[in-house]
Amino acid sequence: MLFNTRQETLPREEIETLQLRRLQDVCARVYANVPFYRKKFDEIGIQPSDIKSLSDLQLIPFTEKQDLRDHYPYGLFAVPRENIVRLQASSGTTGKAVVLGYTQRDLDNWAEMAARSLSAAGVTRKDVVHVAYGYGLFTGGLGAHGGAEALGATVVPASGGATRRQTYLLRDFGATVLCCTPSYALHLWESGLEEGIDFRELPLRIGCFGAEPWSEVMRKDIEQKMGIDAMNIYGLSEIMGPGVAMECVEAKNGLHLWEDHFLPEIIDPVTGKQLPPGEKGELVLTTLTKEGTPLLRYRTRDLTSLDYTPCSCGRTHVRITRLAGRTDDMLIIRGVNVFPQQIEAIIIENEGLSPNYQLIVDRKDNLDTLEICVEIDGQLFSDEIRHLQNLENRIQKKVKEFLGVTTRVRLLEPHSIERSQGKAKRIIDKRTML
Ligand code: DLL
Repeated sequence: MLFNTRQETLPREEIETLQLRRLQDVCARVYANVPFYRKKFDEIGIQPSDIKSLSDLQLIPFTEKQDLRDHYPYGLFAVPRENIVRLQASSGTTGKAVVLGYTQRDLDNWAEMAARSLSAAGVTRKDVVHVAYGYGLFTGGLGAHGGAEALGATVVPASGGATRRQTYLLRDFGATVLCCTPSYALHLWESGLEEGIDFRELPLRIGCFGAEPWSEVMRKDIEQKMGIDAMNIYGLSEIMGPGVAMECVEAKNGLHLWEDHFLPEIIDPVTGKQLPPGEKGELVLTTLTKEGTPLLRYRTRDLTSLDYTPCSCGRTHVRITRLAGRTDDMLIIRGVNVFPQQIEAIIIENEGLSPNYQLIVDRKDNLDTLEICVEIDGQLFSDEIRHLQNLENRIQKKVKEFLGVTTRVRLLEPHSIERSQGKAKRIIDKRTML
């Protein structure tokens, strides 16, 4: 279902005309109001008026997360602080937090885009939307909440945590939509079963899952376990929380990125050169309408590609393909590039293994080692040791065959890996802890 039919089906030519007008506007705004950007423009000798076409975007230097850190907390705001009605911040697990300011118009736009996104997943005003993303400085909770309210649905602002209680709320309030990370969805499902609540028997019908990478195999697994459509939602604190891009339930094949508000590019993460549509690289986003903290050519570190082919749902906005991980998530094991989701896909395909896993990277005698720790389900746990060893060998062989890396596989008892209430911690890299 379309939420904003006119905007979501704009012909390509009109999208591009709108994008250029808005790009020129945002360049003029940041040049006038953000010393960091004025300096950048002046240094390379360009003026906002030099941006005459969308391809002129390439004249502008990138913005990086470090730039936001360097200007902590308000240095990149483009409006006076009193015009900011909300602050959100990134978790800061990998360094200083990054603070973003929203004007009222920014919040209205965000709610509209989050509503478009939920709508694309099949959510309507008749739904009961249980939001189990964390509320607070993290954008997940308030972002999904704003979208569900704008849509007119009934919102349950559960936030993260108190997992067992949440399973009762899901049942008692008759939730039809669940918004949380895919790993937390599985944790909720598991806790539900322990409480005698089977999600397949609830009216639950749609999941809007994001905030962390997950594989297509994981989607199938969740859909089968919970009896729902598991839909992929993308966003990031620096640009806007959930609702930057969303899959449509009609095609379930790529996430529509709302191009009237964001201008996407894919670049080669090493050379910084733009790549043509279809090629995989790092997603770079320019905010076209944001007032509080507009960002030009922000390097997301997320790996994906752009698909401009028409979609069966009728939306004309470009699709980004399922996020293949972050450039900084990529493990290099003895020179081989490995993404956690590639290993996840191999694990989940084995019956008796749970989707709870962790990758432990270390260095022994100057050589990288990778250990895959994965929980087995209760039934398999009582099986013979020989059977378990065979399973370990099978996974080891598959990973070697498909990814070319030698690993050690360790099967663990059910529940031995700590559950996260937000983003799952998949990698423990002991090399960086030395
Ligand atoms: O995770 C915003 C969000 C909340 C998105 C709820 C979706 C749902 P951050 O904490 O700043 O913001 O983390 C952003 O998470 O750059 C990606 O690497 C990753 N990410 C977000 N959505 C997806 C997704 C929120 N659907 C970072 N698939 C991003 C893969 C995702 N990775």
